[in-house]
Amino acid sequence: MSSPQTNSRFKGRFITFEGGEGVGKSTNIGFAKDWLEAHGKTVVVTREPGGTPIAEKIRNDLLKAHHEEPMADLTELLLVFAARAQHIESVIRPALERGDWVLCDRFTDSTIAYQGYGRGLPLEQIDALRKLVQQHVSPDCTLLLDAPLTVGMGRASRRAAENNEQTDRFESEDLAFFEKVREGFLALAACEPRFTLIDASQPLEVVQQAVEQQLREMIGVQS
Ligand code: T5A
Repeated sequence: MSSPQTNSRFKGRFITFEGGEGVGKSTNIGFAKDWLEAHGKTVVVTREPGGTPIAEKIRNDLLKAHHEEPMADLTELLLVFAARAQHIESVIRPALERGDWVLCDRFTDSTIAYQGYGRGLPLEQIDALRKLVQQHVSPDCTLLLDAPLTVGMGRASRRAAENNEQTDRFESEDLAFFEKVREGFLALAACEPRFTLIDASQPLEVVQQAVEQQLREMIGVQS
């Protein structure tokens, strides 16, 4: 486990959940919310791309499976950051200033993994946009849920079949794309101490124990 970092500029705490398709981010965010609320914290759950009405409109365009023309990779990158700028200003920064705990389903690490490693856009350009858009807002802690592609994608497609969901623009990429995305996440986790790497192929109860352990460390409660 990594040691928790603090974003000392804000009273609140910012935790991001990252990983490939279907690894269990939404499920574990729900668990973390309940656990933190039971320990007296005010929690804001949000997601990227999205989290505000304007950013959700951008999300719809980003995920829409078919457009009248192919979306250029640079357009995709700029839309992701446009949504993030709105999300930070409208939701994340105000919540952190109030002292809330913000749990976010994906953030800039997804951009580095998907647009950087997956699409092959230059990491320096992504970093320049990160600095412009985020300024002083960055995660205190990032939980990376990692699993072999077959595990996450299998879960996602079972859930999609149960709920009659359509395949989005990213989900229709090939396996090689998702291997590069996974490689990107693991490279980030290997060099940034704010990451906690969790083996998401384990049974849900075991994954949740690892999530709880990290939350305990952050709020300073013994197990
Ligand atoms: N994107 C996003 C970019 O390209 N760049 C960016 O900068 C950003 C922010 C967003 C897409 O946008 C791209 C990446 C994405 O392709 P999304 O909806 O956020 O899409 O991402 P998905 O990964 O597609 O989200 P999912 O909702 O499909 O996956 P989750 O949230 O990881 O998985 P979850 O919790 O829904 O779990 C899936 C199923 O598995 C079960 C759950 O019950 C559920 O049925 N499950 C488990 N089963 C057994 N054992 C476990 N341990 C389990 N954990 C969960």
